[in-house]
Amino acid sequence: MKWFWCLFFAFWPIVAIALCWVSPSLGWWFPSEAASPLGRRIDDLFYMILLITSVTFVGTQVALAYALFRGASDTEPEADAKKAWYSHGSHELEVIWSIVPAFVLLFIALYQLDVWAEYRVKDAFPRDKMEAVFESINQKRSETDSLALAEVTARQFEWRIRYPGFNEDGSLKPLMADPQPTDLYAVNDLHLPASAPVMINLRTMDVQHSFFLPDLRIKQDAVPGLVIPIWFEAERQQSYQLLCAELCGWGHYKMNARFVAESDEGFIEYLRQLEREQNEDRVDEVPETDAE
Ligand SMILES: [Cu+2]
Repeated sequence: MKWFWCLFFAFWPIVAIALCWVSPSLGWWFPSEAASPLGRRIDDLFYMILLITSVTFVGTQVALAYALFRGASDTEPEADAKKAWYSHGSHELEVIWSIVPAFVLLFIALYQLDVWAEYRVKDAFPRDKMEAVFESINQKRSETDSLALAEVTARQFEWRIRYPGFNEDGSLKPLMADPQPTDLYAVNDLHLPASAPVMINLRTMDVQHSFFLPDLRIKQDAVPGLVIPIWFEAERQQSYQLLCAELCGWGHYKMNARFVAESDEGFIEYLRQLEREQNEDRVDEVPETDAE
């Protein structure tokens, strides 16, 4: 039996390594290829952590197989029967396997600081690139105006999106913290310029939701009472999935929306389209009713 158990515990790490090896090429690992530069760096962090845990897993499995083999050998009928002994453990070993993981975790914490800062710390946001977008879409703003191009408000069970409206001279207004009469609205359909960092303000009207763009590796909780800025950069002009990643109630599945990354002109055209729809006067289309 000793060989069976040794091979049994040696078999699983081999299966795990084989699966890890083929998973990326079969698309089993990530939802899709990362569609943003920051997304690729987050993927690299995932792979780095996967490598560390894989090495640890294989190491512990090999140690387990060895211990089983040794223990089984000692109980073989032909071997000199050894008396069972009680171990109080090894102080040195315990110190080693506490300090090594502590250093590994410290290394991971320091190694990911840059990505975390760029992603989450407001002062590290790529402000210059965002300002180039404001110029390109002709948005008139002052230094103190929000960098956000839209406000996304989650509620049970949809995403409500508020964009700034246009000035008389055709330029785009900045997004104000409070709703303005000229603001433009959409539901479950977020449009923003592609190929440059863009920022939104995230909030929620009721419970906690989570703004999730799987292709861009963006996930941020929407917390009641907070306005949370998030930025992302879609490399290609296409439609991406926008999901809620927090089980927020019975209709959680309905918060399946889309994020369309498009050209600067396409974005402005989309806002103009919203403006036309919002200002359309359909009074004359109301069918005449028979007066009594
Ligand atoms: Cu939700």
